[in-house]
Amino acid sequence: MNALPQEKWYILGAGSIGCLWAASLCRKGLPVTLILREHRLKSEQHQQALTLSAEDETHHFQVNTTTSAHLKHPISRLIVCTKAQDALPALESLRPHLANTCKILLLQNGMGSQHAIAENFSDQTIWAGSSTDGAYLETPFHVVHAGKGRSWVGPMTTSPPGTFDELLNNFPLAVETCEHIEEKLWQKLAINCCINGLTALFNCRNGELLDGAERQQQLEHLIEETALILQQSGMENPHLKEQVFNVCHATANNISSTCQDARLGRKTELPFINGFLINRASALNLPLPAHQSLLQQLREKNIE
Ligand code: NAD
Ligand code: KPL
Repeated sequence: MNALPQEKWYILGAGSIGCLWAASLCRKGLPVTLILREHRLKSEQHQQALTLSAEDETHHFQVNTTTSAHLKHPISRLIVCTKAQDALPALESLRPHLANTCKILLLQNGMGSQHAIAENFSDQTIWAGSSTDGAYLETPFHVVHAGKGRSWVGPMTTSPPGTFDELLNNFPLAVETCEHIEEKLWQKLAINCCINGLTALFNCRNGELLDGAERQQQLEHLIEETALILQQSGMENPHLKEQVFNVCHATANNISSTCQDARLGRKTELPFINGFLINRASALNLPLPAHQSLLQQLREKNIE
């Protein structure tokens, strides 16, 4: 009897996380295609060398590349690896190519984009993930897995059993399922709400948020307000302050993703981090002066 053909995996967005997950699927021997923005695909080239560096090992792969306009086969497994603000429009461009039973995993930071997609793609199986992995692109298609972390993935919509089992066993990244993925997303969101915007404001490393009374006081106001919204949303976390300070210590030398985006003059994911929290607060009729003032101060510096 012939074995069933392996289902193809598609990755939308060939940035740091897209290349990391593509390389990890390749390492497991699973067929993977990267979906690029139109201008990135040279018409004659549908194969791409992909390099993964981690600690003292380097792996080389060849992956298929395509764009939404060049897609020929229906997609049944998709991992969305764009920034939060690009996820819904990028996925909309693929809508005609999604199989009815398509399984979609969203790897965006922050919150809001996952719910918008779950609502707009209610016929598909939607999962979301939260990750502590750290990766960056040395050059296009050469990803460095700089910080080995852990990823949790779980359903945003009702889903068939075994939906993403191939990512759990024998997979080069540490991935585990989490039935209540929304709680994981909230936990990370809360930490990002306190650290990310402030590092962009002071243009500083994570650890430098603890330098001096003025910075610490601002950090503490953000923590207090974040803790209140967590509590009002049924996600109470009495250890938030300790956790935020621990992350500042443990990642003291990191330049946060938001600070990096700000330095490069790019749009940040803050609308899906502090912006999400502020929306939640206004739905609860609660003011969030420290968060609002932070976003205002950032807007004055053209950081949005
Ligand atoms: P990135 O900017 O490196 O990559 C995003 C990629 O998506 C870019 O290549 C962009 O061109 C592409 N893209 C956007 N719209 C597209 C479209 N319509 N079609 C095709 N491609 C499109 O970002 P990243 O660092 O890989 O981050 C992705 C997500 O993962 C973010 O939400 C980020 O916060 C989160 N995350 C990143 C890290 C990390 O270490 N890099 C860690 C944890 C979480
Ligand atoms: O997730 C992060 C980010 O930079 O987005 C933190 C935890 C702040 C680490 O840098």
